[in-house]
Amino acid sequence: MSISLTRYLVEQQRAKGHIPSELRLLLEVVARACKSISQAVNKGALGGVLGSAHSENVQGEVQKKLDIIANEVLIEANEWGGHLAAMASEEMDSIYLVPNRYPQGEYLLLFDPLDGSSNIDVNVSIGTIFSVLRKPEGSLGVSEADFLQPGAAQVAAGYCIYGPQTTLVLTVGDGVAMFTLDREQGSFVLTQEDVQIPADTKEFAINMSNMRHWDTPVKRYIDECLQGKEGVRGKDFNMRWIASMVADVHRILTRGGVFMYPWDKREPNKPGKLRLMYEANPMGWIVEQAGGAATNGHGRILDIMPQQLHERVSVILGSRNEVERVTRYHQESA
Ligand code: AHM
Ligand code: MG
Repeated sequence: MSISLTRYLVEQQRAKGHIPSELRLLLEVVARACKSISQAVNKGALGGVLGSAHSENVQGEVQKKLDIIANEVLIEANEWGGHLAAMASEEMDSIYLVPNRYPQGEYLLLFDPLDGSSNIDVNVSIGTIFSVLRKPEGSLGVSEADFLQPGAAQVAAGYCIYGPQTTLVLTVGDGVAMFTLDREQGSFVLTQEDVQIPADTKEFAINMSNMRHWDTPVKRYIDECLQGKEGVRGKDFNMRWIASMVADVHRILTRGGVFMYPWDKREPNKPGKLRLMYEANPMGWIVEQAGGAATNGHGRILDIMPQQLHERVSVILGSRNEVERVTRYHQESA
């Protein structure tokens, strides 16, 4: 018998009591929005959704049409339900308050509406990443400061990958579950529970074209992987780089691996390329919930106290023993 996302959430709520009904509604609404983003992605050129929107986001990156469509779908789906106080997105400069005409809820939703934008037009897997926080108690109204909570404060996190299958991956702090979209039924069906990342791996993911800009500990780690059987690691490594964090993380959840987008010398003042609050935090928590680890080379990503909504961070995540090794190399060189 197949278990739908709705049933899974209801059962989690009943058995464990850690999904309040407002949060359940929120997660169902996000899943519904992902279904509709999945449809737009699938139509591609037929839907006229490919190509550039000829605009830039707050980080100075060119927006694709689908970045903007996905952002709008998520806002329209979530603003009226009464479960949210505000939203924040990679594609919006500042926070989006739930309009006055709708009731206000207790949750804050953050998202990267379409991660892996450079892969949209070339028909390679992309995805939506989301993170849910609770509005701090006692704060009247909502401000950007309310969002500045460490990843450890998340109450739910997930992503939806639009690939050969559309798969929703979710954690509410009790392990990681995967749901595959059944297009005939129009619903997400539970296809894997208690996802576990193997602690060891022979596969790494990093954009090797940045090698000359890396810091010593990252160079040391990758050099040792490349030495293979003949080197200190005594085994051959394989490499993958999809340039969609969702797709790289999804592979790691499926068969292990280590993913890195470290700080590099191209833009020394930026801590990294990826964004802390709607990329690294949700992915970091999912990976930890699956038995893996996520650090910025110095400490746990989920413990970082954000200073800004669109803050960037260096990311090392995946199989626990490898992440600990890279982190140790950073500590030794410091
Ligand atoms: P995006 O949110 O604008 O799509 O950027 C984030 C993406 C990640 O999904 C991916 O890991 C990385 O950027 C790829 O970067 P690069 O093109 O430098 O390899
Ligand atoms: Mg992104």
